Amino acid sequence: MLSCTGGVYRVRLDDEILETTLRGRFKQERASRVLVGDRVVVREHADGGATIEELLPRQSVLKRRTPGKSRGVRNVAANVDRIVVVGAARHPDWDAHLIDRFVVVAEVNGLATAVVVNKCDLVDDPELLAAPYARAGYPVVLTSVPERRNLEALRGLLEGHVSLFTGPTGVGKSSLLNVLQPGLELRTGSVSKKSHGGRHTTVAAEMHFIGQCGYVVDTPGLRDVGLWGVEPLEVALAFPEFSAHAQRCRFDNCRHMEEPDCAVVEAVSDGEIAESRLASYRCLLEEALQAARQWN
Ligand SMILES: Nc1nc2c(ncn2[C@@H]2O[C@H](COP(=O)(O)OP(=O)(O)OP(=O)(O)O)[C@@H](O)[C@H]2O)c(=O)[nH]1
Ligand SMILES: [Mg+2]
Ligand SMILES: [Zn+2]
Repeated sequence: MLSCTGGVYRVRLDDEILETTLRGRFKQERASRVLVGDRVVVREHADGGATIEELLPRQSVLKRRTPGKSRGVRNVAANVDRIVVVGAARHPDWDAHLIDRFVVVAEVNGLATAVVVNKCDLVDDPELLAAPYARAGYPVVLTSVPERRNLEALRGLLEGHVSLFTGPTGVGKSSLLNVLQPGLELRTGSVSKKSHGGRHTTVAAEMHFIGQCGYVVDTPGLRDVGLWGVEPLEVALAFPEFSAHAQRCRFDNCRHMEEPDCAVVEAVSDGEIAESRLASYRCLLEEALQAARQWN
């Protein structure tokens, strides 16, 4: 299922896109709500209409926690196996902490993660922004839409996967998909001059078939992502570059905060782990500890 607007579900069937509606049974059972990315059984009717009859088992469900105190969980898409966190080098400015939050959400969902630094035409050394993630072992691609920079590398990243583009609003997620697949013509927005924050141009998750690349889900940009309910211990695991060093911390249960002989802190001094990543980790751990205190 590619996208849903006003009760119409677009489903890709070979090279055809069918507009379908839900069979009554699905409408009643909220739990079986059909998600973008779901594989479904469709019945075509004599009158030309088509209905979704059955939902096939899911390999994964990507969940998003709403930020703040509301503690809501929303299912975003089904069967996604790769998250591509897209940020802009400028307009809006690169926000390492926000990018780290997106990356941690992907890790917590247990999905392969890659980072794209887009709008590289607007800065001199985008490599500096990308370095912490490359050092952490994530595939990183530096792109520019007007310059068509590194589109082949991006294609390579997507090939054979069901990917989902996530990141702040206005960073160029839809623009990248438009240049990867000419003819797609997704709506893209202008970044408002005042805030550089952009307006939401994409309003709902939509899956697209990008030729030999496979499927990509475009999502609306988010101002913030919630991480409540992530166990404090899970936070360190979401920073994969810490683990090799953490084994050498003096304390087995080192949290890489104030403890003496912390090998993660040493790795930061040696330039093996980016300072911004340790800062993000500490911030997220603090958040997780606080949330855990509230629960208990
Ligand atoms: N200079 C420059 N501008 C870009 C680039 N990519 C996208 N833009 C511009 O950035 C603006 C926002 O692009 P969108 O593709 O709508 O951004 P988005 O991430 O899909 O935004 P949401 O749908 O709101 O989440 C548009 O005006 C694009 O033309 C780039 O590589 N370089
Ligand atoms: Mg968009
Ligand atoms: Zn430590």
